Amino acid sequence: MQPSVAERRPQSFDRVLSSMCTEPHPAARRAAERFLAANPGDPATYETIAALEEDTVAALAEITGLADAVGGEGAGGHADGADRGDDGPAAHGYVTSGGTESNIQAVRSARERADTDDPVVVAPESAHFSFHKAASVLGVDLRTVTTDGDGRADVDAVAAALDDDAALVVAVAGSTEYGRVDPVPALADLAVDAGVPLHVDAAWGGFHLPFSGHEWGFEVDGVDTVTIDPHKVGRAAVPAGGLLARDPAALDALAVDTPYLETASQASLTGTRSGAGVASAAAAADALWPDGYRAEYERASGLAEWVADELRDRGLRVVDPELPLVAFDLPSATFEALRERGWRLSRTGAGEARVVVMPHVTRASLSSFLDDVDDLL
Ligand code: 0PR
Repeated sequence: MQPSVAERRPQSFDRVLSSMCTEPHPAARRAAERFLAANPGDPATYETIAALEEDTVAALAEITGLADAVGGEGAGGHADGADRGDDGPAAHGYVTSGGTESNIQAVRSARERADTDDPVVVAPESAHFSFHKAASVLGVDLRTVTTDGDGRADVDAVAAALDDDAALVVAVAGSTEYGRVDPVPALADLAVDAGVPLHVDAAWGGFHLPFSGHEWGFEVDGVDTVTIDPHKVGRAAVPAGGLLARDPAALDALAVDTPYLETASQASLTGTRSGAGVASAAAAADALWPDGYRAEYERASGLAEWVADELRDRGLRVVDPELPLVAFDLPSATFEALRERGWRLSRTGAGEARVVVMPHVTRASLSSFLDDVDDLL
């Protein structure tokens, strides 16, 4: 007989090295449970969760540099805010279901605002596969261009790919495979010259980047929209993504009328949304921004450097980590044997093993992983 649902336990994170999900912060877990039935998609009915969404967007606006960039205007808002018609704050973002929705919406907004019948999105080949979904759903052409040999967008290749149909340039700030950060200022210059918005996908990297010294967010002129996911490094519950926009017009472009709701319009892609995700994102940001996220950046970066050195000491080729994600060569048989022993590892397109140093990944778990590597090599 199958065990009942109540008898099943979620998988432990002890041996999970490949995921971008992690153990939620305790305050996020508690907040999620309290708002399981609240719908941020109907803010006039569920006012408390709507207020928590404004808090979350305000926190994400600080983290991405939007609050500084728009000054005293205030960056709070939620998905219906595009056309509230009251004195509420202009909407600069909302809590999505994750990076995929945020990226789809960024592409959709650019398409709506573009002055061409055949919109093209120019993205480095390192861009997450959600952009392929976006292109397919939205009927736009995705033009991917080569990276520079170290996994970052090649600025000249992006420049060469821009033409009159270009509707959006994508930069990745923390790539899924290697944790690489594209040269956002140079890409923004190109985009501004071409009169095209720049979208930065910091779904994974966004909670590390404020502390890493990169220029990546709204402090860079020309950055129009940013994806940043609380349910990854932000330690919120799943699902909680973030889409931020410099100009409320980017969200206006997404708004549809909602005749039978007490709010006039909705800019989110989904209708009913997760109150648990929103509440947990607010609670996590409240508990961790900025000091807790800074401490996690330092802890995870230190561990990534350490494990990279340990792997090199074993004669393995390691891709130098930029953010806390380590890719390295591992014989296929060893990879399979580690998975057999319960290690959850994944591979890059080029075949390297990847370890994502998420909050649940500790020195102890990595030491035990290295013991198994030694045993098998
Ligand atoms: N943008 C970037 C840079 C990403 O890395 C990801 C997800 C997304 C967008 C899409 O985000 P959502 O999955 O929230 O829609 N990157 C991980 C990946 O595809 C997602 C993931 C998470 C995979 C947890 C496995 C896992 O256990 O590898």
